[in-house]
Amino acid sequence: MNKVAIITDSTAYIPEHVRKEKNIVMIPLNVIFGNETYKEEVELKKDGFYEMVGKGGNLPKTSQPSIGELADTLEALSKEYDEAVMITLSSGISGTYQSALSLADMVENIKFYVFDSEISCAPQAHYAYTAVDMANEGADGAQIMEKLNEIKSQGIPAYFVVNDLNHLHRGGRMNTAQLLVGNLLQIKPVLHFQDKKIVPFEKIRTKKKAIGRIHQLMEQSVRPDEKFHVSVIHAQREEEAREIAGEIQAKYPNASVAVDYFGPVIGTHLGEGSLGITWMKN
Ligand code: MYR
Repeated sequence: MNKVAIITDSTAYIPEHVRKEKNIVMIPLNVIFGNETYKEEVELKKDGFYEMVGKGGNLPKTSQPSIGELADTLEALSKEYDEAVMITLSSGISGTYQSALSLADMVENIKFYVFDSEISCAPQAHYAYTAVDMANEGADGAQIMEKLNEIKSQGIPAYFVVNDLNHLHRGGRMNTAQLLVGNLLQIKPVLHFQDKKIVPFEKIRTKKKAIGRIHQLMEQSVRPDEKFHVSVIHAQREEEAREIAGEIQAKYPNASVAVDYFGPVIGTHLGEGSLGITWMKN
């Protein structure tokens, strides 16, 4: 039986104790303030990050993980594992997937698979949990990749709203036309991923209405008695996120509803006050 290690990057925002418990290896992306580079979730966690942003000064930038660190990690894993599957954030918003893929042909002592989640955050974590459960049940890398691709083809609904579209534009993850429409009409578009990239799903005027629209989309996608997992993700809006989570839980008693966070790298591009809702049925 092949032993398979599961790796994901930091933007899945899997809490450290869960990573330890499930044995998921994490490779951090970086946040850069001026001349200082921090590995998120290792050297800079969400609270410290939002505090630094709040103080003003240099606006943060981000960068993909060090390829050397990934190569060293694979080398170390090869002593214990035959294969590794890495789940990355969307290749449409970061070079992480391509860089990891370029290593796949070079590493010698371990078979390395890279899966492009085409999204990030809680849905990315969901792929990692599925992968680790399968690895524990004895599946090999190819079988895990097949299952992850099957889930991806069914789609994981994920919608989010930001307070200020300029962060996405400044980081090059939203084009100028989309920014101008948003700013001119003063709308809070509901955003989602399409073809690996972030695009407006619908133009809506207020954040409250945008959240209402996401509730409606959930209603169209799941039955009230269905068992599924929901994640309400926030950037420094824990109270609001908990309130939304409570409403969802009351409406769907069989759902498991979690409140998660947008950490430093994703927070750099979405900005404080962002909220996302995603749900996973498989
Ligand atoms: C890099 O520098 O390589 C990282 C770039 C990350 C861009 C993040 C853009 C926002 C993603 C929002 C995800 C919401 C998922 C529900």
